[in-house]
Amino acid sequence: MTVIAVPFHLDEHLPGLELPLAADHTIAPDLPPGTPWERMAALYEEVADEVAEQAGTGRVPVVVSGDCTTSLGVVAGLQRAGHDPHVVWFDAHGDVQTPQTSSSGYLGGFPLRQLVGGSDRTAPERLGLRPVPERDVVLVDARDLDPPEAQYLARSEIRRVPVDRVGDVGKPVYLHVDVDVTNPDDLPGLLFGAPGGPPLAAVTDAVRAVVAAGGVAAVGIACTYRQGSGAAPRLAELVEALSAAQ
Ligand SMILES: [Mn+2]
Repeated sequence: MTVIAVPFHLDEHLPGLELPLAADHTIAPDLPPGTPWERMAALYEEVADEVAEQAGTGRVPVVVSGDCTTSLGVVAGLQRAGHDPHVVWFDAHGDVQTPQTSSSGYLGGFPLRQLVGGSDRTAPERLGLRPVPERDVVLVDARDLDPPEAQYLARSEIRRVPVDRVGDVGKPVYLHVDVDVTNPDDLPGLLFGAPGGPPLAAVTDAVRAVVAAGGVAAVGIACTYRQGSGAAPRLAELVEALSAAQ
C-alpha cells in the first residue's frame, strides 16, 4: 500500500485539509491558469502518473483527497498500468451530473458520469481515460439524488445497492469511498451530509468485505468534510479497513 495525498477540493489547494492517514507522497503542484476542469486535468495527470507507477510495481495506491473528482486521475492511472478496473463507489450522492443537468453547477457532482463516458469530457480526454462500462460499476447507497440523476440511473446499467448488499463487484476494482456515505449523525462536519444513511460501522463492514474479496487495485478516499471539523480521527477504523487492500 502507498498513500498518496492530494490535498485539493476541485482546483483549490487545501494545505490544511486533515487527512485520516499519513501520506507517503503528497501531490500539490502549482496549477496552470485555465478553466477549473483544465486545472484539475493538470492535477490529475500527476495523480495518474503516480498511481500508474505504484500499480505497475504491484502496490495498491490509496489516494486521499478532498473530493470525488480525483478519481478521474486514479482510474486513468490504473488504465495506464494495464488494468481495466471495475468501480465500486460508496457515496451519499450519485455524482452522475452533467453540465446540462446540474442545478448548482457543482463540479464535484460529475465524476462518476465522467468515468462512464459522459458529462464534461475536458479532463477525461486530457487524461486519456477510457470510459468504464456502466455494467462494471456498483453505486453504493446514493440516497440523495436530483431528479435527472435518478432518471439517468434508472436506465443505466450501473448497479445500485445499499451498503449491506454490495456483494461481488468484479475484479480488478477501484474502490472509491466518499465519506459522506456515512450517516451525518456519525460524522459531523460533512460538506454535503445527507440525512439518514448507514452508520459508520456499517460502511466499515461493507468496505472490509470488498477488500476481503480481493482484487482491489486502488482505493480512493474523498474527505468531503470541513477543515477543522474533527471528522478525520473518527475515520480510523474505516481507513484501517481500506488499508488492508494489498
Ligand atoms: Mn461524491
